[in-house]
Amino acid sequence: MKNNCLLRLVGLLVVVIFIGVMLPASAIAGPIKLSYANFPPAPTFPCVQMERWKKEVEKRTGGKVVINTFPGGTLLKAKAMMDGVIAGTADIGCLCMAYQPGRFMITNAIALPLGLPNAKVASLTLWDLYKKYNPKGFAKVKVLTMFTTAPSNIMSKIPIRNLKDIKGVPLRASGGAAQILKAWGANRVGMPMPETPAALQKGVVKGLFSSLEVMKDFKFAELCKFVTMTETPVYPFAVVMNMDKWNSLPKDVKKVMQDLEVGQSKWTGEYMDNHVKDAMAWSKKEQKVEVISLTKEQKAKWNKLLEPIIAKWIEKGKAKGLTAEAIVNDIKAFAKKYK
Ligand code: DTR
Repeated sequence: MKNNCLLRLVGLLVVVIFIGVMLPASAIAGPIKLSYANFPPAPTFPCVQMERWKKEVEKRTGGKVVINTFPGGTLLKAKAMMDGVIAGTADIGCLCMAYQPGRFMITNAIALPLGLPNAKVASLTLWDLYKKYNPKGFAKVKVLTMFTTAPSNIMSKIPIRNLKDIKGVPLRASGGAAQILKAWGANRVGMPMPETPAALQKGVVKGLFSSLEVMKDFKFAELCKFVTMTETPVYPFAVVMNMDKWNSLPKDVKKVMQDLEVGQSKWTGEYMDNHVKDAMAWSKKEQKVEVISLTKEQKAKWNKLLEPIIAKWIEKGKAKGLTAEAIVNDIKAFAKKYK
């Protein structure tokens, strides 16, 4: 009886050791869990692209990786995103470069008024720019993808039909767009996007300057009944991963993520461009929003006012030791390739 019991125990031990040796460590430890932080609410485009990336990674790794997403600033807020990922508060984070001006000077050059036509072209151009210059601002993280918004336009409670109308009007914008609004004579008020609905409601600002999908996603069309088409600039975004976390990932998982870099950029650009169309169709039909187009002559005048911004950026870049002219020329050349 005693011997029988012992035999069984030894048998069980052998089976346990066998399973331990034969099964990969990951199968015993369970899937690799990664947290992904985002700052705006779930229905907005940075979060839509996040969910698409999560789904693709989970599918392509066959469930080896599970991604927990945190939209709406629940894990990290807009301005804390980069440092939060570096510190490991989140494994992955999505950031809008304009919210930390100066920190990402090279990639932020995409937000100069260079006439980039849409989010798809601008997103692919931004990725090329990042790959070519490998800017120091991203040295402490692994960059998983980059993309941009569609070009910005003015959404306002009052009609802005000319440069007289915009004079002194408080409009919300961030990053490089501030200089653009200033050049046109508006009174720029800076804040990240999630703070804008309250500012509009309270009347702190009379409108905002951004890509038009927010008319629907933030329901700004309910307050802003006018859109003035300026079609510049785009805003750059990056999705970054904590470097230690990246280094800890198995090779096959890294490959899945690397294979997604450009595809995610293109997917997001296309989603953004299509979503702007949807949002504006809804704004016009359901919210009776008036779209104001500038005449050719007006457009030339408005654009002329922006020329010093590029010259100033080049000067500043050179002073910082950057090949600033080459960066601007590269943006134009990359964009041409994708147009
Ligand atoms: N245009 C930038 C970035 C931006 C555009 N759409 C969204 C939606 C949600 C968050 C940020 C953005 C801006 O004005 O902040």
